[in-house]
Amino acid sequence: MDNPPNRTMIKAKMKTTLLLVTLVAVGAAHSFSADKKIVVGFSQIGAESGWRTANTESIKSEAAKRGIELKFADAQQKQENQIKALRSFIAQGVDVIAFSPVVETGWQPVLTEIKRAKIPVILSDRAVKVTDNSLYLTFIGSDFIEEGRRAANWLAKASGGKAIIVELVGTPGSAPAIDRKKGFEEVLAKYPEMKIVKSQSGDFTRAKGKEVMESFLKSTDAKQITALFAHNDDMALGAIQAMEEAGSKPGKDILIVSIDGVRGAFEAMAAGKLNCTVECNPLIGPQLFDAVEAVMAKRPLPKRTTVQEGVFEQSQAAAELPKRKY
Ligand code: GYE
Repeated sequence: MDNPPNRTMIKAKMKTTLLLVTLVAVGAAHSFSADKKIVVGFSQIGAESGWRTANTESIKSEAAKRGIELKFADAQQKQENQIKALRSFIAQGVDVIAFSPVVETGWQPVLTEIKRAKIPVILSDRAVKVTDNSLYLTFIGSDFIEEGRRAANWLAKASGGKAIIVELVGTPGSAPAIDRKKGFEEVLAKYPEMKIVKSQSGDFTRAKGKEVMESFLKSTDAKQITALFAHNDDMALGAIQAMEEAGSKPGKDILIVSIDGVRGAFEAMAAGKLNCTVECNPLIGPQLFDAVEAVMAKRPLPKRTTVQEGVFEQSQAAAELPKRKY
């Protein structure tokens, strides 16, 4: 005679059934969301500045907020690493590729490969130079030429149109370094008594900015210098340290204007060591993922989206500081 199933057996059976039902449900939910989840590959330049860190944070948090899967790669400021990352995004079959190109040139081959794979490309922050503009869908970023003009206009006003300027340039070949210089010099052309006497790259980092400023200050004609134009705040902050160590007063002996508007710049302005920062907004995560969602929904996108920005002087620093988001 068969033994009637005892309570323990029934319980065990119920447990198994429950487990199976749960697994099936989870599986269904998973494959459902996996079908729908947008996957974006993003190749970031690196972590060279306060601006970049804020930009990365904005992109990561916005992707998380929208439930978008983000494959994020840090290239440590090397183009070859970015190209490798882009190729791996093709291999992984992501829905959209976005990246912030460290330099302007050299992208044509990899962008052509991406186009062949039919993956849309969004340029974030920096532009590329390609002969075929259909290689990317849209570019979201600041107007760097205008930032350069704003810096020069501020300096012309503050110096009464008379300045012996040293320049800390950004990463050679990068869109912001090329364009900021261009905009700055365009305005300078109107002021015959404003001259750039030294110009060298500090690679957008604080350490390099300090190092290059030290060498500027050691040169024989260092005493003539009345102004510094730094292509970003981090290099200006490094240069401020160099000036203090050399016994000169940043913001007084030498007027300093830089670009980005990071918190550290506002702190330096409040302390009287930096004179002006031209804002460049890194918080473009929301705009980037608006574009991603538009692509996925097959909605049209403008070829170019710029970012709204301001200019801040020392007198505004203390009031602005608590409001800064980066
Ligand atoms: O100004 C600088 C960063 O591309 C606008 O890159 C960006 C620049 C920014 O390293 O701080």
